[in-house]
Amino acid sequence: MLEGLMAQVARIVILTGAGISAESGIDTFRSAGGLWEQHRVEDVATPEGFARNPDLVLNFYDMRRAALENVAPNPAHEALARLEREFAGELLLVTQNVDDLHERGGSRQVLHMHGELKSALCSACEMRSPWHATMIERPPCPVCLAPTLRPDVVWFGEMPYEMGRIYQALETCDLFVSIGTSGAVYPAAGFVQEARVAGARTLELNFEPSEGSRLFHETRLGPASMVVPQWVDEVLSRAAE
Ligand code: BJW
Repeated sequence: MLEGLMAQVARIVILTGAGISAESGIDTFRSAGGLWEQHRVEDVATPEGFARNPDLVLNFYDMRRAALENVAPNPAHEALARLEREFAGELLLVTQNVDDLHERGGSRQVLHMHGELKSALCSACEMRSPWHATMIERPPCPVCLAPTLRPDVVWFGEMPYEMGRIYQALETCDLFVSIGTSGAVYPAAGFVQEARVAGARTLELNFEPSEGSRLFHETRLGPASMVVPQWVDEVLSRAAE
């Protein structure tokens, strides 16, 4: 359905979710056996949960940060990095993921709207600093020295990062592509409607249809490591015609 349009595509916004990193060995949230079956979301992904039991939350994120050392980007991450290098138009890659697999796959410009595991946020001075160690021991903030660091991730009830830039790009894009996200969490789940209002074509790439699948002009089903490289090949070959 996107066929006749691809050659004219000049501005693409891509949204990725946990599904793009699943084949690298990172658990998704809502799939069978996913993170929300192992932990209560209210306990580990809300400011209230952190206030109730900071050790539990710091440990949850310390473990996930450490686990990043044992995973590697897959062909889907690498294909999006190739698209960034070779696509002549404008591309904005927005990820809900807190892992660093897009960067390790070669992408240079990535908006982490839900924050990053390898970043710390100081609850006292609000500085964000690169962070690779654990936080359970309450290390001092590198800026204000208070022992008030938390994972620099966006929990329920908090405002995601870079919303102004994302909405601006959605308002002017020709094509919006959603990859490996369940469409269960807002505001990201609403991006497809924003893009449609702006007149963009919309494409979903997912293992199974997401909650908002009917909102997309086209859905292609399959593992990200297959469908993403295929789609990138298509975009780049049409652009070269
Ligand atoms: C594959 C695959 C393979 C598997 N290949 N695919 C009522 C109505 C509407 C909204 C609300 C409401 N009540 C409250 C809200 C707002 C709330 C919200 O959305 N709640 C919902 C539960 C309803 N949202 C918020 O609070 C957000 N803030 C906010 O709204 O601020 C106000 C605001 C106002 C106006 C503008 C802007 C903002 C904050 C949300 C924060 C979410 N945080 C988390 C944790 C981050 C840190 C961490 O990682 O621990 O973000 S929750 C979790 O869900 C994480 C993810 O980024 C996010 C989305 O999950 P994702 O990526 O979609 O993963 P899954 O597991 O759900 O899906 C995996 C997908 O992969 C599936 O589709 C599979 O099929 C697929 N897949 N293998 C391809 N091999």
